[in-house]
Amino acid sequence: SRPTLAVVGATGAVGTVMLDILTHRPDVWGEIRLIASPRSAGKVLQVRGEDVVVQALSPEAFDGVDVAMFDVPDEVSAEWAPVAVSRGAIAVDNSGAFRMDPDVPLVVPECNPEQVRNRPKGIIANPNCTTLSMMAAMGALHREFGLRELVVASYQAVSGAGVAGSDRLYDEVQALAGDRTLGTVAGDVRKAVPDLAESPFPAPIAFNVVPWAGSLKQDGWASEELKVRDESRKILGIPDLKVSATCVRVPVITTHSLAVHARFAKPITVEAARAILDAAPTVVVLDDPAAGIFPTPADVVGTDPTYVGRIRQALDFPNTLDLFVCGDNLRKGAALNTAEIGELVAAEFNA
Ligand code: 11C
Repeated sequence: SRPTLAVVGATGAVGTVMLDILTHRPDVWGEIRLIASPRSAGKVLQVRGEDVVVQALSPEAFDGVDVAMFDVPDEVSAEWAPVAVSRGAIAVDNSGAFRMDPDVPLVVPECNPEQVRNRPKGIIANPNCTTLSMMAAMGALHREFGLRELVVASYQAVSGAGVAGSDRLYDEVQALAGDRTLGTVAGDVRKAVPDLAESPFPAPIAFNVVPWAGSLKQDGWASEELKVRDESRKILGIPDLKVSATCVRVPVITTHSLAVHARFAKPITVEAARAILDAAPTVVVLDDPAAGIFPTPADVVGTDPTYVGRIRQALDFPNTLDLFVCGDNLRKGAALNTAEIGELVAAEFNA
């Protein structure tokens, strides 16, 4: 019989997209149970065209569940994914709690689908949305040309910080709209936005870019930058991949972008790279600058592929490409990849 799925964090930014994705993907699930914090319990949400009442997170909520997808903060996953496993479920976790655990696979179906079965703890991790936004493309290029170094700058959407991130940008834009003097004097935007102490971002995010995402780690690195390094290595299976990332928040609601400088072991040309990317089923190349064609968040948000454009051979670096990647951080960057991992597990039940 078809496996029972639980979606934990069903009312959050990723959970909301997950319900839409589950409604439109091939239907491999039996019951779909929706779980959230006690605060959201009793809400009625729609999935697959049916009303489902949200249940409060509790050990018993996992009874009879075969696969539990977690779209919740790290500390909630750290506590509750093992509870789901103890009740017999396989946990697919989209938090950072387990990604670097050597006994937990970190899976992108385009790169390492076989790792799904290598789950001694019963937990499979889904990568960070920033890393994930480039993995389908970089994995395809790595298989052909052998990736050696990645230098990345991210342009991250506010919804990466959840519903509070999107709300903050909408509120700031509303507060600034109409005053055509703003953005001309140092500090004027900072004074005009609502109280920054209430923002998930450490500086104004409207009319601005903020070179910060995540929490402070050693030597001035932001957690997001270290995740790009650690997770890229694990997903691609290149433990000594050289990676340097600068993560930047930009005033985009949804869809992360990355400027990628990638060095390969083998000689690579733009034509050869384009042929590989064109052949990758979940990658779309949008690259005709003469015609104004390149990926932008506003043009690709809400869709599933990884978009690549601005593919150039680096002028001063051998075997090196520069390119620009966009991917919806809530879909492939989070819910879609989690759903795809879940489908790989569901296939084991349906085999
Ligand atoms: C952001 N990438 O854009 C983050 C959100 O490790 O899953 C996801 C953090 C994570 O803010």
